Amino acid sequence: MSKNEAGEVALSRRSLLKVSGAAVGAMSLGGCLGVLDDETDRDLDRLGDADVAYGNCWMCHHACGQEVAVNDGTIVDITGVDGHPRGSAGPGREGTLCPKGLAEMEKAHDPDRITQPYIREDGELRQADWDEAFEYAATRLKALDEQYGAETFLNAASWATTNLHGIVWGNLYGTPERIGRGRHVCFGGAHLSGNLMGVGTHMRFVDYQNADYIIAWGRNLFESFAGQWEPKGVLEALDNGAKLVVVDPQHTPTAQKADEWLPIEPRTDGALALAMGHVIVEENLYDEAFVEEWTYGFERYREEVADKTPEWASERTGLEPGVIRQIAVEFAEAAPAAGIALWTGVGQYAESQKASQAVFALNGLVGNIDRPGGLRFWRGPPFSNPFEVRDIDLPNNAAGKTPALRKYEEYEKYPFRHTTGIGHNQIPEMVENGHIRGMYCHYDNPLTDGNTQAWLEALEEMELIITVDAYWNELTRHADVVFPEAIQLEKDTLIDYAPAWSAYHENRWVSASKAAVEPQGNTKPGFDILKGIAEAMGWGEYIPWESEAAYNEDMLANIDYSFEEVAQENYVILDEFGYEQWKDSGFSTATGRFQFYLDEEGGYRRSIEELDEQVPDVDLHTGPQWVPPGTFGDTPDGEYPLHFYDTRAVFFAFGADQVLDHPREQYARKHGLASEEYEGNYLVMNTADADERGIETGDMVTVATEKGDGEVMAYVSERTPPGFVTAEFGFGQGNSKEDGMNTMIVHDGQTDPISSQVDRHIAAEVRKTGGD
Ligand SMILES: Nc1nc2c(c(=O)[nH]1)N[C@H]1C(S)=C(S)[C@@H](COP(=O)(O)OP(=O)(O)OC[C@H]3O[C@@H](n4cnc5c(=O)[nH]c(N)nc54)[C@H](O)[C@@H]3O)O[C@H]1N2
Ligand SMILES: Nc1nc2c(c(=O)[nH]1)N[C@H]1C(S)=C(S)[C@@H](COP(=O)(O)OP(=O)(O)OC[C@H]3O[C@@H](n4cnc5c(=O)[nH]c(N)nc54)[C@H](O)[C@@H]3O)O[C@H]1N2
Ligand code: SF4
Ligand SMILES: [Mo]
Repeated sequence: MSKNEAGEVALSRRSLLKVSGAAVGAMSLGGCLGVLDDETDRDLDRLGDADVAYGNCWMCHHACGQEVAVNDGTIVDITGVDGHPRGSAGPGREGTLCPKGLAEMEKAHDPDRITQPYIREDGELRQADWDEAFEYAATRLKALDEQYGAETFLNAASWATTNLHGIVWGNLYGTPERIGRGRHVCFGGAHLSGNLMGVGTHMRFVDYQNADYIIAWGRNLFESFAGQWEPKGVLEALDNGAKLVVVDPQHTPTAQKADEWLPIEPRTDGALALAMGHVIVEENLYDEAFVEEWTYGFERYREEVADKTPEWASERTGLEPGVIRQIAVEFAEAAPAAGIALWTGVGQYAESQKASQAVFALNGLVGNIDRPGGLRFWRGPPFSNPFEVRDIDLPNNAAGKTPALRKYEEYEKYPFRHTTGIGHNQIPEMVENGHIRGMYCHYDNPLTDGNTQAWLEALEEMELIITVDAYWNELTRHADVVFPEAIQLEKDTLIDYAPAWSAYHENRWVSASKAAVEPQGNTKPGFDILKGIAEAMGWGEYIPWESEAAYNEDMLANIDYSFEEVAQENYVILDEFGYEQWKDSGFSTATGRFQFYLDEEGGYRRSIEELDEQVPDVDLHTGPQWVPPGTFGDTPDGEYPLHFYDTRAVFFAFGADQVLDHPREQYARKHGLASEEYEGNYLVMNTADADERGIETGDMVTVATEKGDGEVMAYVSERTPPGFVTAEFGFGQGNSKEDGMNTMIVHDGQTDPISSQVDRHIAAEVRKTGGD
């Protein structure tokens, strides 16, 4: 059955679950539901006649394999899949699900889900049938295009399980306005630095199993992990004697597991990294051969760090000089089997592009890149383009259209228009200027992501909002068309997003699942929704696949397995890929080398120059450089002396599951607040700050900033040191529960001016609600 004669992807099939005749028979009997027979190593007696199906958990979108017991169309049990690349520690190891993953069972049958399409008529949302909703959307889309041009419509799809939205809105409708997640709301500063310096976005995950030294740098990976393979890999490394260092202002669960916790002052990571570089250079602990052969700009880097002693950094970071020196030496000596995991902690503040650049430089210095135990360059499977497989002559109607931020001079004040070309916080202004008039949101709620008050006004202004969502919230209530989407367990899905980090650090892999249960109510998979919109627009010829499964099949044209086969096994391990891949391909930078310094990198250079002009007292050359906190964004002081930022808890994925009872109950119990009649998030505050303000755990408090205020319940703890407060994001307008504070309601559009990342560090004051 090999489709790939060259055998490029060859292929060991996992042996755990046999594809037996019986299973295949059950498959066809199960029809579109893909329910396998009960061929599993688990004792499912207590589940009666339950059938077993697979899923790929989409609660936090990291696809841990799910084994789902289904009885009479109802999910009665859910657990992990052994050996799954994302949900286990590797071959033959137990597969599990985290609390969110377990809650997908609740989500499947949650009565609060939206189960009908809705359209707006005479100002009110009313139920519609699918054809009516598709026709209505098409009529409105055509009118918007005729009146203002398709380029005024924003594609804001985030966690769609299909990639069809890019085709429908970009290629067919013809809008160049696209806002994804990574570059604006997730880790924009670090995303940009990584790409410019040559490590791409690989810097988030270390080759854990082989590591002797792991620095979780602004990463709380025992709470927020990209699939459970990640914390499991770290635990395995620790068992093998590796050392874990955590650089985080908060005493997180990850810090609790660490050998060394560095409670750094927020936003001073650049100083720590430069001082570590200073020590490594001074003590000749860097990888001279790698630096010589594979890097660019080392001399300038050396000059930059020459005076950045641990003592210098100590004054800025609040860390002991001796500790800084020690970590630098240990890291360099353990290299290349030493890795830094970095994601949002050094990706979400106004100076984060420069700070992350300084951290990434350490990787180039010690030469840990794509070497065992260092930063791994993960590789995804060789998916095909289904449009090419079917010889479809797809137009590109967005070609040649310039995004508004680059086109109009109103936006010259935003240097990042050269780098990312769009920014989450700036969209309300673009709406006000008439450059954006409508939006498609798919598994995305911009109201939780930053600049919320302005976004709320923008929603009122927009002329057409189309959402593909599962719940009622401030976003969906503002929509003109609400398409109710089936959840992951109700659709046929192929996990197709790369890079493919996983517990199989030497293999590519592919994972897929067929729907375990029927879509609830009158919901549909996102693929069918986008196809329906396209057909109503008259573009049916471009999307000829009768189902998502057929489309997925074409994506696998270059792989030796059919969609059915992969789904039957849930995951398949593919061929191996080696280390030091840069030896063959070079680094993807202008010089083909890892770049400490950037000379002529187009948009980046122009952003820096514009910024230097706008802010004459900063000189942002293009190497790693110390940019003190408050250079851009807020400085806690005077009326607003506290540093406020938001965090994640293991029970919640973004703003997507705060509606569900189990995660919320577990979260309240963990804080000892389960008996309170309150369903929101908590403001974590140090005892010293709380005492000073007469605040106790369980009190309702007001968080005030220059922008406004929000109300939330206090939780007094030593987890946050004095001087700053945190709260979990995704509550409030993010979901249908009334309690809780949308942390971004007090946000005023602070942005990293180089990358456009939303800056989440806000100067605030907290007082007991009703007090003075
Ligand atoms: N304040 C703050 N905001 C942040 C962050 C932060 O740290 N602080 N982190 C940012 C990061 S790193 C990221 S990656 C982004 C992600 O953030 P977003 O891309 O905005 O994603 P979510 O918050 O998960 O989107 C929630 C929406 O998905 C809907 N939804 C829930 N389940 C389903 C479903 O099964 N199908 C569909 N179609 N819709 C569903 C919810 O009702 C809601 O409208 O968040 C960013 N936003
Ligand atoms: N449970 C859960 N898991 C998730 C998600 C979720 O919403 N919930 N989201 C997923 C997504 S999209 C992402 S991007 C990842 C994010 O994964 P991580 O980046 O690991 O995210 P967090 O757990 O928020 O950890 C960020 C840490 O940075 C610290 N920090 C804040 N400011 C600073 C600073 O100035 N310097 C330093 N050094 N540290 C700082 C915070 O205290 C926090 O502990 O998580 C993924 N996993
Ligand atoms: S980490 Fe948890 S929520 Fe995320 S995919 Fe895995 S089981 Fe699901
Ligand atoms: Mo993210």
